[in-house]
Formats: sequence, C-alpha cells, structure tokens
Amino acid sequence: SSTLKEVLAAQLPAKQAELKALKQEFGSMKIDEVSVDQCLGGARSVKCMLWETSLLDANEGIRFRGHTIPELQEVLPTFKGPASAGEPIPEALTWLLLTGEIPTKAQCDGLTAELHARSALPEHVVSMMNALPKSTHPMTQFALGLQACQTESKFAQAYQDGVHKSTYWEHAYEDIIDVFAKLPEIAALVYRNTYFDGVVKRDRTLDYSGNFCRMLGMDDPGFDELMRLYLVIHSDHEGGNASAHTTHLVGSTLADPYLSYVAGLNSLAGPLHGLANQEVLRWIQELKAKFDAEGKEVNEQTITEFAWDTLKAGKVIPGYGHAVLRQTDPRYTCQREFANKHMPDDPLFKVVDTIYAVMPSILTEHGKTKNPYPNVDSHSGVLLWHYGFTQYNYYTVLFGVSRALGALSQLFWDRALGLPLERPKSVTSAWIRNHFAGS
Ligand code: NMX
Ligand code: MLT
Repeated sequence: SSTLKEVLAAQLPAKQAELKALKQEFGSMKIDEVSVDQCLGGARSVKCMLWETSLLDANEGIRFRGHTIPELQEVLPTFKGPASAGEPIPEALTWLLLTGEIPTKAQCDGLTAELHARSALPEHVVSMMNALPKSTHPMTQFALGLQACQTESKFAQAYQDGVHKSTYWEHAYEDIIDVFAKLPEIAALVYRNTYFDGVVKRDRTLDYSGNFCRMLGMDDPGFDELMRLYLVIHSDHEGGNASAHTTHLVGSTLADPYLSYVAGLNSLAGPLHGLANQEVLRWIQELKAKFDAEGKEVNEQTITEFAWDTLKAGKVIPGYGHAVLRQTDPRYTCQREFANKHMPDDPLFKVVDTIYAVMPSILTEHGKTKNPYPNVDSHSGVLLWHYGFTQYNYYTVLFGVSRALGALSQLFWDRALGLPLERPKSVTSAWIRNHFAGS
C-alpha cells in the first residue's frame, strides 16, 4: 500500500489543476459582501479563505472532509483495527485530513511508525525546556519548545538553499510530519516538568495517542480511548478559528511550519479560544468551593446563582457561546456520550450536565450571546478529571497537540497549491465615514 507522501504526491497535479479551473471559471464572481458591522466586528462570517480539510455548519457543526463525528466513529480505523472497535485513532484522522481518503489500518500503522521514528527532540530543546521555571504557563512552555525545534526545519533550509517553489510542498510535508511527531514529546515534557520529576517514559509499541498517554504518565485503557477521541475532535474547525487562521496567515509569508504553528499555539492560548477549557474547570472548582464552604449543594439553583454572579461581574461563562455555531457543539455531544458510556455516575459529570440543563436559558435571559449552547471546551475537562488528570492549567496543551493535525494539514495544501501571501485590506474610521459621505 502507498505511503502518505506517495498518495499526496499523486493527488497534487489534479488538485493544482482544479484550483486553476476554479479561478478561471469563478474568479470574478462574488461569494460575499462585507458590511461595516463585519469590518468592526471581527470579520464574523466573511467568506474569504480557502480551507479544504473541514467545513463548519452553524447548526450541524463540523464535518471533517465531509464526515460528521459520528460518521468518523463508524469508518475510521481504531487502535484494535476495525472501525467501531473503539475510538478512531488520530493517525487515521490525519490521513483523512491530508488526503480526503479513509485510510486502511495498514496505512495508519505505517504512519504511526513514521511518527515514532521522527519524534526525538534535539538536545538543546530539552535543556532549554528543563531550564524554564515550573511557574511558566504550560502553553508558554509548549510554544517555546516548538519554537526551539525550528532549528530542524527542512523547509527553512530548502528556502535558504534556493529551491524552486514547485517543490515547497515536499519540504513543507517533511516539517509537518516532524511537527506532528514532536508535539507529544514537547507536550509530555511540559507536563512531567511542571507537575512531576521531568522523567518521560515511552511505549512505541502503541499508537501515537497511546504512546502520548504513557509519556504523560497515564496508563489506563479508558484514558487511552478518551485521548484518541480528544485528539480527533479538537483537530480542525474550518479555517476561520483563531489558531487555524493564525497558522495559515503566518505560513502565507513562507515562514516554515514550525514558526507558523507556534503562532497558532499562541492564539489558542487566549481565554476566548482554547484556554477556555482550563477556565471551565476553574469555574466549576470555584463554584464547588463556594457552595461547599457555605454548606450548600451544587444543584440547578446554586449553579444559576453562580452563573448570574459571573455575568454581573462582567465576565463570560467559559465553554458557552460560539462565533459560528448556533446549536450545541457536536464535539460537546460526543464527549457527553463518552461520559454517559464510561462514567455515568461521576459527580463532576453530573455538575457539567446540570450546568447544561440551566445555562442556555440563563444566557438567553441575559440576552447578549448569539449562541447560548455549550462548545467543545465545556466538556473536555471533566472527562480528563475523571481519570485523575486534574492539572487544568495544562488542558489547552492537549488541544494544541490536536489542533496541529488540522491546521498543518491545510498548511500542506497551502504550499502545494501555491496559495499567496494573505493580506486583507484595512480601513480607518475616517475612511468609512468619507466612503458614505453624502449617501
Ligand atoms: N458568557 C457571557 N457572555 C457571552 C458569552 C458567554 N459565554 N458568549 C458571548 N457573550 C457575549 C459577548 O461577550 C458579547 O458581549 P458584548 O456585546 O458585551 O461584547 C455578546 O455576547 C455577543 O457575542 P457573540 O456574538 O454571541 O459571540 P462572539 O462571536 O463575539 O464570541 C466567543 C464567541 C466564543 C468568544 C464567546 O461566546 C465567548 O466568549 N464564550 C466564552 C469563552 C469560550 O467558551 N471560548 C471557547 C470557544 C471555543 N474554542 O475552543 O475556541
Ligand atoms: C475551535 O475549535 O477553533 C473553536 O470552536 C473556535 C472556532 O471555531 O471559532
């Protein structure tokens, strides 16, 4: 069976021709218009980016190369082999994101072996990371670790060597697979350094995700399955989300995949984006601490009281709302299903479920958010917590390991298709006034 690189190389000419034909046929047609509200409001819903790996529908949620999450759970190979014999493995999803094709288990195994073989961190990266104060936020450590790995970039080296632009895809591919391979190593070192003794143990007889769990120091088949699901569902959310968009923007300058994804990670570290998963756990812990101290139960009434306190203090309810979605996030739903299957009596799951029962109507009454329903970050922490993985300041690092799979798969195609420097037009407020003067 063909390797991932061979499959991609074979796809290239047709994909390049398709893009050329798309430009020729539709190049002058409009797909959107931009209002002043959108210009002032974070470019919400303006269609101005090509992103092949996934597409988000406001009501249905995400489709990865056309597949919903339940469909992925039916068709992608699992650690045990056949689809549906567990959660899909991230290698399978990566293959799908890059090629648009469902891989065989043998192809996944080949990719697992390649990732293991490329995973070693350069010594200077390990010593730099070991020197960081433990108080450094895990996301900062994570981004620094990847940034330090940039010494290994084959794309940057090839560019310096003056290679022809028609070969960029090949050097980008090498870096992208290297980054996928090294991210769990960097992430595990952050975790082991921050909370334990810095020792990282591996088991390369396992898949990408299973080995990552061992490196974290986790050895529980339930947690392994959770991590496989986690790494699959956080990988991609079309192109406009802040981390994917940042990766794409930085990559469009021909900064190499290391530099591009470090930028994406820094974007993910913001509380309105990926950091929300740690904020959800913090919010729940603060809620529990308050009512435990007052000798009150955590129930619909006390959660409602705490939610209103948060809102009246001018803060957001973490894990609720979304820039695009207008329904419960299917990534939330599949995590809820995982909890119902594996931990139905977990007390913290019951709290999360009770929050879900009351929060949409509280946010609707509050009257601001366009989407009162939970997003992915609302449920991920409680699942990790159940298995004793309780260091919630670290949770966004897991999101960062996963998001690379989507953001960098698209970056491969950005370079393969020769997409240009991204440079939208900005205007001043005086320009807007003058533009409409007299109208
Ligand atoms: N709690 C309180 N207020 C909210 C919330 C919320 N969860 N969500 C939106 N609003 C407010 C928002 O702050 C804005 O207020 P103002 O007019 O005073 O600026 C108003 O509702 C309108 O916002 P929307 O248009 O509904 O949302 P927007 O597209 O601007 O932002 C989020 C989307 C996700 C940033 C926003 O819903 C939010 O801050 N949620 C909480 C943080 C969170 O869960 N982020 C994770 C998103 C998923 N991810 O992983 O990245
Ligand atoms: C994501 O996964 O990136 C978030 O849901 C945010 C988004 O899509 O804007």
